Amino acid sequence: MNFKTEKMIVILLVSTLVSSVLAISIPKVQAETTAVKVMPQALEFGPDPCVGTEFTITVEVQYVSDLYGFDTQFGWNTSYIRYVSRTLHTPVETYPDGILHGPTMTIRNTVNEAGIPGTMPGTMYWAAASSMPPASPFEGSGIAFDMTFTIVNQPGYVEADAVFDLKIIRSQLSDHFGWPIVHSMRSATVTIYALRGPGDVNNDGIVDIFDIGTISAHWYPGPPIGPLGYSAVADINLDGSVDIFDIGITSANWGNTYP
Ligand SMILES: [Ca+2]
Ligand SMILES: [Ca+2]
Repeated sequence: MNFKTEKMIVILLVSTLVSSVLAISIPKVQAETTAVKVMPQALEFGPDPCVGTEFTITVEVQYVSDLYGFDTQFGWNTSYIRYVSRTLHTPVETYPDGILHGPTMTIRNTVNEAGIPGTMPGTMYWAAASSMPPASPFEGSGIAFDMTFTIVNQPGYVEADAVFDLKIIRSQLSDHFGWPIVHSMRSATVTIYALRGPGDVNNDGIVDIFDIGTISAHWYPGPPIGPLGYSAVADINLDGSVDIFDIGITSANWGNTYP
């Protein structure tokens, strides 16, 4: 073995070692995990008057394999929002954005904002459906159901913003053997900002230097951009920017107090 060959072998060995170390240290691209998820994950309303506003969410089953049935218990905060309507998106032959292949059987499709017997506390909607033989198992992602709500209450001046969940209280997915499919549950958060008196962005009942401070903290877009980023409450004229025009509204209302 001459020197050149030895050198080649060393290089080969080293490169093999390096690539095997890299293979170990480079994390594999993690497979997307199966989830039952409320979409969108965050909803914001106000601080402009928003009572009477309707909105629709979907509950989706994501990255699932061999799905043959689902059972979901869902709840919300009736102090602020009320149920309007819902649609089960089964089977996919009828709802291309839905889940489960037909034929399907709807087992539960019950709404009662006062509670539903046989469910976990807080459940106001119980949805369950299953494919029936000879249906194929469902693969991938799709919508289990959509639901529309109307806003019935908004916190007043100087009250705290309302924050609550559109909550998946219990969720079961099953495969075509009837075995459970492991998955995560992802509820959504709803924020209903309290009414603000004009210029009173921090909602303490008076328009003063602290409101200017809140606007500059949320300054967007800059430059410079404020440390806290965009906020709908700092964007008084709701034009998508937090800027000198919002400062102008605060300055025009300087010293005003709100109950
Ligand atoms: Ca204020
Ligand atoms: Ca603005």
